[in-house]
Amino acid sequence: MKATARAHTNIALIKYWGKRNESLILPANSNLSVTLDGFSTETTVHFQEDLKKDTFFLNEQNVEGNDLGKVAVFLDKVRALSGKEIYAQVQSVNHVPTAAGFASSASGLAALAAASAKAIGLSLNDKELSKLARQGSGSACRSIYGGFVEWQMGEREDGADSFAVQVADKSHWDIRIAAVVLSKTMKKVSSREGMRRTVETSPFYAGWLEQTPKDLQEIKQAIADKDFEKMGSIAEANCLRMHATTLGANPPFTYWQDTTMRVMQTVQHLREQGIPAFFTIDAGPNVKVLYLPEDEDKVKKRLQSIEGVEDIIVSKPGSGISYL
Ligand code: 2P0
Repeated sequence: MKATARAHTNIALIKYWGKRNESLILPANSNLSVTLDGFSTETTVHFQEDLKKDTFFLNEQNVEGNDLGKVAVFLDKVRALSGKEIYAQVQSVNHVPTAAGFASSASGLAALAAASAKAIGLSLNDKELSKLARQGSGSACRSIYGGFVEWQMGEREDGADSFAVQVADKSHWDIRIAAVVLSKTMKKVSSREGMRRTVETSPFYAGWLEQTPKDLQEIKQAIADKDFEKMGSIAEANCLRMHATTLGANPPFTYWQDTTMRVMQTVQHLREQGIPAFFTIDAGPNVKVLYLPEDEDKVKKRLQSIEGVEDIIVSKPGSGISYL
């Protein structure tokens, strides 16, 4: 009753921002991401009859408290699905090039879902695995697949039609995604709390819900056509709209810092000089920059020269779940 799985994290080009059901983790809008080959989590789950509770080791450190609680609550769902009342030892290793706040719930929960389902003897197809991972963390449902991935929000109250599907394989399009790591990051509003506050209080949220389905439809066409300028400009605009909703919340908040703005302006300057580069930002201050392989040297050089930037980690579109 032991299995090991690897999952890569992903970056949303059309953001998941807001839930229609908090406990089942059902999103208020469909969304789309690209899986990144530069960041992954490898997780081994070993169910054992003699254990009295679940245990969790992250990067070889024993984890207790809240983070162990999240793992145990997720394993409860896996136990309920399998009908087996048995505890597990969970060992995870995050392969993140620097320790700069890039550990991701997407790769973590996707790897945990895949390894635990296999170890307990459930044979789930990708769609079922995506639904299971979703219940650990929304963005994890997209990391089941490689390449470009859409999380279809679904309509049903029980979440049975809310899962991710692959839009295009990683070999479809050779693009680059640079994760720009900032040297100083402040304590942030968690994405869970940030989306909840925005849904409940921001008058701009209605505009977000109105525009995002159009962005999604257009970006899928741009990906199919490999139209980089179109894909990048939709992703950048969608990111700005998501962040605009937080400024309308009560109390208002933003994930941006001064260096975040400097990176955004540098990307816009690169475009003015004829280099197609676009940014996107999640629920934190770090920026991801999309560009084409032939512009790698110029883009990296400019990003590295920005005050407050510590590191640049470049990814290509990555793979979905694999078992080791
Ligand atoms: C995304 N984010 O689409 C969006 C954009 C952050 C900003 O998914 O509450 O950790 O576990 O479902 O998946 C981060 O939120 O949230 C996220 P939960 P999750 O990638």
